Amino acid sequence: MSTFSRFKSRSLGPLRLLFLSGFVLLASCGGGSSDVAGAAADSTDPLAAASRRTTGADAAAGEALFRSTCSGCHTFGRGKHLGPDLANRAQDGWVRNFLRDPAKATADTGYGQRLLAEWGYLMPDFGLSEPDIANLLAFFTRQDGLGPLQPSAPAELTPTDFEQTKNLYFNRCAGCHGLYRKGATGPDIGQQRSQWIGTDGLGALLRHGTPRGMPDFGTSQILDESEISRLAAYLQLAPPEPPLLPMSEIQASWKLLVAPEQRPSAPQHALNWQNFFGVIERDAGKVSIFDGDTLQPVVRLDVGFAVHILRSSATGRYFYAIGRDGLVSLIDLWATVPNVVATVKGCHDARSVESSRFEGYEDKYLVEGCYWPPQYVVFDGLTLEPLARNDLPMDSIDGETLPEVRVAAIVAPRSEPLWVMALKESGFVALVDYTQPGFPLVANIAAERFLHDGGWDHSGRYFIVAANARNKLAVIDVKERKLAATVDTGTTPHPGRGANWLDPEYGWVNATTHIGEPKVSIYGADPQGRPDVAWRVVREVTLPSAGSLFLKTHPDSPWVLFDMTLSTTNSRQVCAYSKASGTVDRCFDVARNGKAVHFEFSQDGSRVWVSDWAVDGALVVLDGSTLEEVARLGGLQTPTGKFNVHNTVHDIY
Ligand code: DHE
Repeated sequence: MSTFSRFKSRSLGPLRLLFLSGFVLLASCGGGSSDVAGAAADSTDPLAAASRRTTGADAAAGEALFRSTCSGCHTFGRGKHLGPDLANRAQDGWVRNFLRDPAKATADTGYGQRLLAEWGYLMPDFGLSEPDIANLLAFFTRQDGLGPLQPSAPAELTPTDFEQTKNLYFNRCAGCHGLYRKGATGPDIGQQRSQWIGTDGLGALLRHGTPRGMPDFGTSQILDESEISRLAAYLQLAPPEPPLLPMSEIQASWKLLVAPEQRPSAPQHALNWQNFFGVIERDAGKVSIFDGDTLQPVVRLDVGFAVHILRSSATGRYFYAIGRDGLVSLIDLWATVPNVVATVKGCHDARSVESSRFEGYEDKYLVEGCYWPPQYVVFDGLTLEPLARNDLPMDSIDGETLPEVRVAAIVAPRSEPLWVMALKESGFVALVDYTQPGFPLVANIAAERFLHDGGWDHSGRYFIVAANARNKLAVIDVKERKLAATVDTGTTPHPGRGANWLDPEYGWVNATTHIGEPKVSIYGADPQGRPDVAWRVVREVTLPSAGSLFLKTHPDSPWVLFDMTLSTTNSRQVCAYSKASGTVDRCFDVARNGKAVHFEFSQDGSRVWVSDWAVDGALVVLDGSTLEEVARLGGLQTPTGKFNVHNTVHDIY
């Protein structure tokens, strides 16, 4: 259960909105449904009747189709959005051909090429039928005579609807768009912009997603039509104020289940725990631990809501799991059967934790960075007893005071007693010194706004973090405590922790995939050894599709692997890049039931694990050299991230 039910609601009672006259969109003109409320002008509409008489097509059905699907990206007479405005195009023969086969019409014509260059992505082919296309064109003709198409009125939300939709927004949308909806990984969908996009456009976006990374929540059946309708209405209202989480409540949430003195002083099983894989079962709120040597399950444990990732303690003995509800769970891998030995909740919403790793501080402290409230909380690493709660600075690198600053990636160097925290909205990378009383923030390095995920270079000196809404990576020199460089890569870089390998031509490199375009950018990452190419893109690799979330390698692997999880066409596939040849060697299907997501190598790099992310999901274990399937471990509910103890402790990626 989300814990956001304590949000204060500003909006009570049934609500109706005034709409701004506006503009917006073309990228997902999808198929067939005509079930949208308020869609069609009815059969008494004389223009529609005239259109039916002359063409046999049904303008009202075309309008319904436009509202339910096309309006996610296009407006009619209200201006550009994610694609061109579709007014005054009805007589354009190219549009009919384009709707029949977007890829062909784009490839075959100069006009198509120009549109592609302007918009940067191709509209997916939704397989529209000839009657669908005729109806759309009839609607365009009729609407050209009527003027701009205004969005439908939003649904009325009762107080109960509002509360439920607030939690739905928190669970499904806030991670990318922010609690105040100002955007970060996803775009601004604040009240004003949402009113402009309108009820139909918001509904279509929620239903079909976009080629730029918005998931298709409707067609993938994560949200039903009623939820889509309520969310489209909720987004057009002011966001409610989220609650704070003071230290007293954090302390009250702390549960020490097995005290350190009751825990074993040596592993109580003969398994190779350093090759354990902790596997996130996201929607189940569970972590499954597998033995990486035998591929046998070891245990399945309850952790936080919509659990996100695991991090290892500095020695590797413990896993820390972080739930999206801010619940941290401490898992002891030395117990006879690994178990949760403590829990605590330092945030209402969180994505990351990291342990203290400097010599003398191994396993001593843990930091949890919050998505909400804007704070970080430090715990005892062995008990999770809360030790300090500190507010984040709320000013951005541009000097603006923000309502929301979220802690995104956190890393901890071995060389200094620091946590390095990417502050998403503000664009600072903050350093916290855990040797000082109160665990203060000791440096705030201006980097780039909308920081998200990142990891270390091969030497462990540079923290490379994506500013994904700025299409850049920021490189932080942690030793010198300064921004070393920014690298322009592509649309919405998403490296996970990135990947480090020795390129035969350019020396040490690091790389990122992208959500928004089918590209991997590889850049020099050795300013000491190869200053000529340091932090410069040296290779660009084209993938079959955009929508990639993760890449990964291992020093003993000849491959770097990429997923395309958010792709509408290739989400089951992964691609293998050959370090030796500098090219993609092959792309192949891995997932059977869902989407292929995230990689983790075994301790020795001889195998690589990929998730088949589905309700009836699986872990697919591939041979590290041949990439042939070794095993498919089924029975997992929505498996996502996987974390090998050895590789997580030693930053092997
Ligand atoms: Fe993640 C890493 C945030 C959605 C799986 N994700 C990260 C990190 C951040 C982040 C800040 C870096 C943590 C670190 O290294 O300290 N993730 C977010 C979001 O805000 C976002 C976009 C939306 C949300 O609501 O949470 C989001 N993440 C997802 C997913 O949908 C994924 C694919 C599955 C899931 O959990 O729902 C997902 N994120 C992961 C994984 C990592 C991760 C597996 C760690 C990668 C690694 O190898 O370290």
